[in-house]
Amino acid sequence: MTSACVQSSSGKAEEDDTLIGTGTGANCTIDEVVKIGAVLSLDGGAAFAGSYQQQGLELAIDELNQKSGITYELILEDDKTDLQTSISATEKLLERDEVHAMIGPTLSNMAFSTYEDAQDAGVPTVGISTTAAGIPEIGEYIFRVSLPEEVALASSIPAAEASLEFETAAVMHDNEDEFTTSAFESMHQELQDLGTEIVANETFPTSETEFRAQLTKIDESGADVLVLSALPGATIPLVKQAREMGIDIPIVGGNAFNSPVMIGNLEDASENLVVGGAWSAEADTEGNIAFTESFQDAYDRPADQFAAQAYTAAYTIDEAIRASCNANRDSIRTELGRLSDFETVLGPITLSPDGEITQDPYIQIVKDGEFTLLN
Ligand code: MET
Repeated sequence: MTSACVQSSSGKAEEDDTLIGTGTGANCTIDEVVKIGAVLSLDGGAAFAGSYQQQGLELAIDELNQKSGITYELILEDDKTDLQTSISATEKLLERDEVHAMIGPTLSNMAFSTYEDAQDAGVPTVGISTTAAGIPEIGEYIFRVSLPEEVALASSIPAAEASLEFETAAVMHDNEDEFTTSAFESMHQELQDLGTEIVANETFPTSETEFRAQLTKIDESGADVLVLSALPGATIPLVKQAREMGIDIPIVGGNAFNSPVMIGNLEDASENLVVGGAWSAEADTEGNIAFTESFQDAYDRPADQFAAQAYTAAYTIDEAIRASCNANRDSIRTELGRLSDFETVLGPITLSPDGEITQDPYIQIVKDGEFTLLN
């Protein structure tokens, strides 16, 4: 595809003077409207996450536009949880809207294609829930404020083991999806490192809704814990069927478990779900308290991790622009890679020049229908 940037003969994007402001930091003023594109899954299987992301992002953009100095225009596209739609939506943002930065998409599965286009176009892009291995490696314009699944699991599985003292585990994963497969490999490695005996290992396709055959084998294995890598669409029937079959062992899951929607759908079946995630409603920093209250007021429901990460991405891009008061794409990219201990609703975050986030994970277990911090 063609680049959205004006390329000089040297191949480097030329700076647009109208995107360079005066002052720095909180005093930065840029006359030109800064366009942020976002591709989210607002329909289809991942919409339960995408709807929170939309709200978190819109809340942040509203707040940022109330501060003086920079005006943001959010151009939001729905990929309907469909790869081809995600690719066309990204191309529209890059080529037609010529956005200055991008946020999303919801699923790593889409990102592995669309981030190649963002990279080719030289548009800095911030992932908010793309947690699979290999995302920042796509290129120098690709960042994420989404805790990698392998980092969350490297904390959540040992924390679960320390707390629940399991010796044997059954593992189960969706072997069609990039994110669930990548997360499963991390889970498997963590269990091996702990010396946990894996007594059952089952797989299923993404669209599966009937799990009783695999669950019967897991029940017969006598495992102390079930470690599950699945998207929400499968997780809800799978966990419900397990509990209906009398399988009441703790279930340790990935990032997709970290949502009140999941608990709401699972009701009593959510008890003893363990999840390592990037955000907790219980984190009592001033910024997180303000965020959770504003979110509740704006949308009449509690915030979740997906909302918090989307909210963080907008603030992160704003911080990068204000750092040198420059909304040119190359400047945003450079400054994103310099953010260090930036205070956010996820806690302090650091982005490396190659796009990876460093932050502390939150390990939670569901008790009496509520997430409770385990660490
Ligand atoms: N973490 C998942 C991914 O990277 C997305 C969240 S689950 C709706 O694909």
